[in-house]
Amino acid sequence: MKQYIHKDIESSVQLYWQKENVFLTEKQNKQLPKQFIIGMFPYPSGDGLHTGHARIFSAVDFLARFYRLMGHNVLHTIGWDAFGLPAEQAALKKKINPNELVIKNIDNFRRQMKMIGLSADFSREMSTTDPKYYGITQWIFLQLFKSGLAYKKLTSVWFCKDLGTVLSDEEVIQTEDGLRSERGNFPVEKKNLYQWTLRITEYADRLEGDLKDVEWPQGIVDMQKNWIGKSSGLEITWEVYDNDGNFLDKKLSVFTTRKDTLPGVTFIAVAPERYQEFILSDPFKKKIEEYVVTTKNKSDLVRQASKEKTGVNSGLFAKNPLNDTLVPIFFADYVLNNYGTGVVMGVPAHDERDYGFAKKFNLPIIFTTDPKGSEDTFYVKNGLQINSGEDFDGLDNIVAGEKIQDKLLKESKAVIKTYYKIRDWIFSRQRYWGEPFPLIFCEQCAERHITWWDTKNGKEYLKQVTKNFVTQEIKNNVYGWFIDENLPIELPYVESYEPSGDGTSPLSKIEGWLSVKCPHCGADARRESDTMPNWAGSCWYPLYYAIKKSDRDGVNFNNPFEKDIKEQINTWMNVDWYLGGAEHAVLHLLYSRFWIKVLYDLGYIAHNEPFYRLRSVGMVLGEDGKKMSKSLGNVVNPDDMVHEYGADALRIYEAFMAPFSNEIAWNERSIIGAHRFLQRVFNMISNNDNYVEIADKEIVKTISFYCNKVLRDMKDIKFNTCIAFLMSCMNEVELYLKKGKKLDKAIVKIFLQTLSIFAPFTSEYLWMNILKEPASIVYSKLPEILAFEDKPKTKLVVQVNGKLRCLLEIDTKDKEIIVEKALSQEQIKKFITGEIKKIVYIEGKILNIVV
Ligand code: ANZ
Ligand code: ZN
Repeated sequence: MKQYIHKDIESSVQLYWQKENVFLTEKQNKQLPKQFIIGMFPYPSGDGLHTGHARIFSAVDFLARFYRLMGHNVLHTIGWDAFGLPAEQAALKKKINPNELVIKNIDNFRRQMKMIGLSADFSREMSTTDPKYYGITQWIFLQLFKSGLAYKKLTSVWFCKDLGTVLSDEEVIQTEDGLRSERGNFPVEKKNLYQWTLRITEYADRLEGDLKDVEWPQGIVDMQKNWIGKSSGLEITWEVYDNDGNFLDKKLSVFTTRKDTLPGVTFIAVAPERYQEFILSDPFKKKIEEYVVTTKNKSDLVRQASKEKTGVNSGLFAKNPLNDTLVPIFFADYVLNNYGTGVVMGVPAHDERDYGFAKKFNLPIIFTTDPKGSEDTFYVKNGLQINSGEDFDGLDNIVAGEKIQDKLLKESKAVIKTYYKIRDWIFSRQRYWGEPFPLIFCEQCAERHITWWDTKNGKEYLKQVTKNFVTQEIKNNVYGWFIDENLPIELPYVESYEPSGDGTSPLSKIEGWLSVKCPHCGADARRESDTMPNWAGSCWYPLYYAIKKSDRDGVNFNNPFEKDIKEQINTWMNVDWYLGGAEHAVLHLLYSRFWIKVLYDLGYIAHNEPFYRLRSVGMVLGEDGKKMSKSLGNVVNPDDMVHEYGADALRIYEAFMAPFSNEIAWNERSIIGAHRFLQRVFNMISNNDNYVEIADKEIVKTISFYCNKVLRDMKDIKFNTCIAFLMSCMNEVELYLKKGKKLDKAIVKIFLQTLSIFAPFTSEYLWMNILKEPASIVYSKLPEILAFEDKPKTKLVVQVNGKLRCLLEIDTKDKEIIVEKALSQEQIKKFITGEIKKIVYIEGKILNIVV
């Protein structure tokens, strides 16, 4: 009997895989159904792979190996998100140029990923910092620019002195010490700077609506929806009057989602920034000017959240279009200037913030929904309409709202409106370590109001495309800007790349790189010296994964997504399984969806969503239950674990520790357990005394039973129960052998195939050396009995008000289809006695209809 020496086994199998180039994507049969399985590509930090990475990437690998066994054509590869602040800061600290540091770190990450047995196709490995890659990132930016989705604008932005750069809203977080940069935890302030900005707001509606087409955790879908913040309501026109009741020939548009409360408005509140629009008299004028100054340095978040409401009276009045009452107009900073119309109709009876404001300024409180006794504070629930005149009183408040709306629409005093909270994406960074913009600015052309669309290529472009967002306003913002088509525009190598701190990028000091001739008039011009944010490179990398190495080398930078390449992308996209951290719920996932939609609209790709199925990983904590950190000394290094127990044991443990999305503390005892389990498997299978030609039916049945269970749970990524089944299986086989009975090679084959998902080294070794199989276990075929249908029919429990009313056979995951089918069932129909209040669906298990 041989001994289980994990080091020898793993290194010999590693050599074999390498020599045979086993994981080359092109080795697979193209006719098989595709599975595109990836994890969110990591930033290659100097610390190397951490246990969280190991958890994500081993999970990706379990799925990849599983789908290969199930007869799928799998794309599983890896890349490096290596541009951006983290890399640059690490480089500054270490005093190594980021160009060199990143290469070093990537080498280490690659070594570790191979070490843990990832079956990734390393021939397709990529880095966002490779000019061959970022040349295409630049090209995609140019598509956005050309179609009018990028513009340069003086905007009030977050500026971080310590990082020397602006940050997007998303990169600024609320902490106990106030607003800070997410990266580095430095203070931030508002500053007015010219910034490239991407018009993601043009896509807000689709970014919200298309969430129905992806299979993501509900929590992440909700976070995206909140971020996009779709809000449908009514924009109502109010006339402005002075103290003596004279109409001032000024109207205010007011956005509300509660039109039913219009009769209860007791004041109008305007964002202080808008004071210049009004003709104000003293003493109001002076007070307001002072107030505006104090507002300036407050963030929108603080303005909205602060309990203590502030504001100043304007001395003016507005007339309620429904009942002609005049109410005072205030300036108040809880009204945001960049949301809705920047004006709020104050309904203290039904809105918390309006209530706080009314209390402070002693304004009347008029209920329009019957608060059923709780009159002393605001009331936010629905109910019966009151205090609204005989046309509306007594109605359900929602119905009253509709009637009020109809009346105002008819009298042309309102329009229906939808607003979004999402803002355009500020896309410039004043840093060295990022993709340069392929743009040139010419002062002379700017003066003559000429832009790229006035050039021959620009005019041609506008003729060809059917959809563009090029408006006069966009043009005004990009006068003098032209495209440098000679992609990639390489980032110049420099010795010193420290941020300048004055709001300009380090590239603005590199004369040789900066000075160019205007592509239009030939005058002296200069390149854009800002760089792109690190979100840019991660927006489209799955498309690059889909392109064969040989085709990447010969890419045409004038049209990278042509012919063959387009076909490869369309074959593999979209990503079937995307695993990663929930911290990317908004930023990366939203930006990427936006870019993919733009490329889709321009006809370059066939999919308009990048990631079909998303799953988030739970955090791995230190053994003490605290977040792993160097300062706590509780960091577990995968290198040490593999050295001590082997990669297979690490992988088994990562699978077994907890359900994939649960947070879990590291536990070294369990990895020892995993190692012992593998030792037992090894001893059993490598012992020649355990075999006969044909084994008892009994054991064939047992092993098939457990393996089948494993394969079924894989699709729900229940890795922990998979391992439990493999362990139960082992126990039963050992009991069976104790009775003096034997195994045969055919059934051991099935066991090893199933085990190879999690412990590929041990399985491959036994496969070759004991079973003497001629080819790798990776592409071995599972027998028919185990390979089940892709869409198993399941029985769904359908309830009405929590009571079981019928069992429904379903073969889809589409909630809408399922609900429709359920509602059409006679057994269900008869219990739907009133309006459906809520539908709760637990995927594949229960559908509960609440009436
Ligand atoms: C009257 C009212 C009565 C409102 C009521 C709410 C409740 P969402 O759903 O988030 O879109 N609002 C409108 N513009 C605003 C601005 N620029 N700054 C701050 N608040 C603003 O919120 C829409 C509601 O937020 C609007 O409906 C408006 O207040 C307020 F019982 O109008 B509401
Ligand atoms: Zn010019």
